[in-house]
Amino acid sequence: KRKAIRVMITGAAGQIGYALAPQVATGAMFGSDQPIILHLLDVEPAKNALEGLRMELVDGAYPLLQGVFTFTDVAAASKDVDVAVMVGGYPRKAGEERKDVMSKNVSIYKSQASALAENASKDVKVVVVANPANTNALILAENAPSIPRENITCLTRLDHNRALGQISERTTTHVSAVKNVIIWGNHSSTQYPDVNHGSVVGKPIRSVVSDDAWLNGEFITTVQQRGAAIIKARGLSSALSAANAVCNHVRDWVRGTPAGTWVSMGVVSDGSYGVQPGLVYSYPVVCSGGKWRVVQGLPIDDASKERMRTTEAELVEERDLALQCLAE
Ligand code: NAX
Repeated sequence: KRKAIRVMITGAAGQIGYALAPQVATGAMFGSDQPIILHLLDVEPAKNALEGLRMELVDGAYPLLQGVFTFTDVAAASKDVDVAVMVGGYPRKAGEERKDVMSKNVSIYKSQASALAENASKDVKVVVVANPANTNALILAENAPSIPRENITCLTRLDHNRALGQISERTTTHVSAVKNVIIWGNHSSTQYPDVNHGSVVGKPIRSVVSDDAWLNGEFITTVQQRGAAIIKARGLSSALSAANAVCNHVRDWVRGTPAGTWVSMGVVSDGSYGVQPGLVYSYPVVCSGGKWRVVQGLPIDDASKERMRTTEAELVEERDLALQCLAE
């Protein structure tokens, strides 16, 4: 019998937590033959909501779920976890300064980094979802030196999936036949959704769509602004698609990407494609044996270079602000 995998979800009492926990329990992250133990963390004021989620998970009678534990202490929650999905954070509210929001997240991610480093499994895999996702992941990496750099990632798979979805709708092709789009950079509106290396039923996206104005314009802004469009439509931000993307991200990382396919992940840059080393930047990656590797050698045209630099510049600015908050 397989040993259960321990998955921690922080911010579990929130919207994404409510969508994510049942997806993990049904096997969306590790398959239908892998037992799971859930560690659900939230803050003290969310304790009752967290208990409600635990009760519903018990009531789900999920065959794969071997245990559900709730916590308001991050050190206890981190004990022996194999995967940590960091959804909890401090969201920016109307009228708040960027710096104040950054400073709150820096202190959250700094303390959660040490808790993880001290208590989690030695090869814990971390995916940061909470915004600013790339910079929260960078702070986590800076403050958890005992966790290997390559084990700390942030989620840009939702943006990647959104790009696949747009090309699928535009070409009336099933989404499974759309491959190898790329999200470069920050999980923010400066991200660059790149179709130049992608395909639809094996043909280049640019030859199938043949509307460069749409590909270079509306397609990009639709993907960049999709989060805002969901908020406008639902009155709430994306939750089930975010949860699905988390499962896709971890599943591909652990079990490997299908041959000939890459996905987008925010990872600590090693300088690939001229990006400053140390930034958490979204790249095209292939995974095998539980490790990711940046896809190398893709030809980058001038327009793409420019967009990749723009989103990098925003990440540099966020990092500098975060490091300034950390030093204060
Ligand atoms: P919610 O506000 O519904 O839930 C967040 C939860 O985090 C709350 O229950 C809160 O009590 C908890 N929390 C706050 N500080 C905490 C701490 N220090 N420790 C543990 N828990 C803490 O937000 P939700 O809609 O679930 O979104 C969560 C985060 O994901 C937000 O930061 C959001 O911006 C971000 N997103 C990121 C996406 C991505 O693709 N990377 C897409 C979806 C989402 O917008």
